[in-house]
Amino acid sequence: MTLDGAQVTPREFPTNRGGLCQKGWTSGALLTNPMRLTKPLLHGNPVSWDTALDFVAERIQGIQEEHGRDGMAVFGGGGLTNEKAYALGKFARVALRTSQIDYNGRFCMSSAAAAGNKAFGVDRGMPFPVTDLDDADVILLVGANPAETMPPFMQHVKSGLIVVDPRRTATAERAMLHLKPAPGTDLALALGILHSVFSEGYAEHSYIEHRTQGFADAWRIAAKWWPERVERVTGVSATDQRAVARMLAKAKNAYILTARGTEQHASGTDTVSAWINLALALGLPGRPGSGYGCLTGQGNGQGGREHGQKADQLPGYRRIDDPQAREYVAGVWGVDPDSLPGPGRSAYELLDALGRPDGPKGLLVFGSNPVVSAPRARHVTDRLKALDLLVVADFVPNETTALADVVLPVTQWAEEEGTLTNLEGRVLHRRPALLPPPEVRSDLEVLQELATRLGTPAKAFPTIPEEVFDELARASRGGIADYSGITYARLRDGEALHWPVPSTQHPGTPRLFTEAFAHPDGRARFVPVDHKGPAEAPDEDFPLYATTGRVLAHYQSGAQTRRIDELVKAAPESYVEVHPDTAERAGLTEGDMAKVESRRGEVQARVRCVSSMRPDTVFLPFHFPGANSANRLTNPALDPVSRMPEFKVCAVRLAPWGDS
Ligand SMILES: Nc1nc2c(c(=O)[nH]1)N[C@H]1C(S)=C(S)[C@@H](COP(=O)(O)OP(=O)(O)OC[C@H]3O[C@@H](n4cnc5c(=O)[nH]c(N)nc54)[C@H](O)[C@@H]3O)O[C@H]1N2
Ligand SMILES: Nc1nc2c(c(=O)[nH]1)N[C@H]1C(S)=C(S)[C@@H](COP(=O)(O)OP(=O)(O)OC[C@H]3O[C@@H](n4cnc5c(=O)[nH]c(N)nc54)[C@H](O)[C@@H]3O)O[C@H]1N2
Ligand SMILES: [Mo]
Repeated sequence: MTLDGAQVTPREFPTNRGGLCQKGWTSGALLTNPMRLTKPLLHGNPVSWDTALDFVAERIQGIQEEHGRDGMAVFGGGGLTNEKAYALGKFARVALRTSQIDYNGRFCMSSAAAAGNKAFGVDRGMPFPVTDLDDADVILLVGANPAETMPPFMQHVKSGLIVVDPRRTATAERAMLHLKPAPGTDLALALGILHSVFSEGYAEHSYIEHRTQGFADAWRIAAKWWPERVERVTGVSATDQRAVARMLAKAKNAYILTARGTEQHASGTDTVSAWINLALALGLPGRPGSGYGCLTGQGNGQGGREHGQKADQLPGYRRIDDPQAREYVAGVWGVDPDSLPGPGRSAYELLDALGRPDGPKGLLVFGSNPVVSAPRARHVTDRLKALDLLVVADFVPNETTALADVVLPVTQWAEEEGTLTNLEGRVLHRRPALLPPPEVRSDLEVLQELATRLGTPAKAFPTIPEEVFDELARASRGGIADYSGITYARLRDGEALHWPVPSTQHPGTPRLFTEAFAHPDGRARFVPVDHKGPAEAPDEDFPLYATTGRVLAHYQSGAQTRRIDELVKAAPESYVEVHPDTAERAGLTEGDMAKVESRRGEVQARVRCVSSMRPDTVFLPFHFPGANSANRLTNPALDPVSRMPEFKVCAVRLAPWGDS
């Protein structure tokens, strides 16, 4: 993207072909938005930077003296540049020396990351350039609605689209086949399709033998899931399951792609594993023109999880409990490896622990709005209120800054230099296009100012993005996500660099797995997984499934898009999509105000009757705050591996608003 004043115009780029979605076109409007934060706020009052930063540093010291290092916590975001994500992770481990850091990416792609690591030994969302999809005969999209969430991506989907989604989405409208499983039953569906592939003789036996391990154990489970049994659990007909098996098997080039609909479940990691198992049985991963991939989320969804803002991680996608990784990174940072904290709590567990006797008493937030976006949102709000110190760095006010003791106004994307790593593992360099408002500082400057006040030398926290990147590249050397051969100079020259890039002569790695997978023996792993179903199934009291997700006009917690008139007009208020018969049974009709209730709370939402909805399922967008916040309903049941919450299924009931 380039900026011309506040007019945003798309740049030619292979992944978007000069296209830009509605949010991109209107993002210029935000740059001049009068809501922009321009002065530090202390308890709601404008103060100087020194006053704000001195206050924060003193409170941090007080809290850590009384409660220990882990008395302070940090919450980051997948929208931060690579440089900021790296600096934030280092700040937590070196300046605060706390183990308590995690980020909103835990809510986003962590189940696919965990499943990718298990199967392939490495997690890069798409191990191939997205333009490879252009030549596919069949693309199976599971739990993804890119027609609304990534419109430019749809240009790569030419024909042969199969969609798995409980709702008939804008994406499903473009599919040749749409399967509509009940929310939370995908794993059974993947087993049914795998069963068909094997029993109809479509499995790629030579690939399974030479390139993989563990098929027999995975098959032992899939053998029990014949399509008719799967039909009873999912509602997808056996005929459709067999049709998908056949279409995938007969295609010359086929891809299986997953997104949040697959992942945001208490068994999200296993569910992604089940779809990867299917891809492996068909011999897709690592075969040119075919493969498995995960669609990315936030602006820096991929890079955000590589540089150490995750509780269990050090830069270069290293594990924080790996002694060699600790020693190497401590060397780059010039600290004693023993001084580095161990792994901390995952995002929801961290939010849930705030203000408790054994939990953190202070929190710094950079790049997230958990009051709206975290599961069981009312409870999370209570935990945030129980803190002794809440500090939020942002460029617009939101529901979380509203609770903060201190709000720090920072620069935003168009005003600063930095890098992002896109869904294909390609590192992109962004130039600043606008001057920031005079009193605003960058996140990197804020971290340096706080670090020096806490007694860490300023040079440990450079404020020039290129210097941070050079250090990040060194810290990543030899890690899985190896950036050590990437420099700003190469990126400015327009080189297309996909990690790993282990030396400055290395051309990057656009396609992984063509020769070998990243496990020591070079083979991919089938992971034996079985269907469990959602953590909270509908029952007599709460008879419906609720699922949540996104709409075209709004972005995330809405902190940015709810302030843009054009987008507010396109989607002014929260709503609930419901089958007309289900609405009628609840005494509701199109346009009525409904009360949607779960065991955790209630939400007010306008009824939209949609005849293609499953009668047992309602859908709510999660972009709205307060009484309209879908996350007042959601269940924080966590996936045991990725610790991702079950945003995509909970049990609810429906009634007219105002009924008791
Ligand atoms: N307009 C817009 N675009 C965005 C964003 C935004 O907020 N607004 N956010 C960005 C981010 S951070 C992300 S992570 C991506 C997310 O992009 P997507 O994953 O495409 O978006 P979602 O709407 O969360 O979920 C996708 C679909 O999953 C379906 N689903 C629900 N439950 C199930 C289930 O059990 N099984 C299956 N198979 N499907 C299910 C929902 O009906 C929904 O249509 O979008 C990015 N792009
Ligand atoms: N029910 C339900 N809940 C969900 C989901 C769902 O599908 N259903 N999806 C989940 C997913 S996938 C995601 S990614 C999360 C997202 O939800 P959040 O983590 O709340 O993300 P955003 O709404 O993007 O909030 C980001 C905030 O950071 C600020 N910000 C952006 N860039 C920067 C920066 O560079 N520096 C600083 N300091 N601030 C910045 C923005 O202005 C904004 O206020 O929501 C999750 N919650
Ligand atoms: Mo996301």
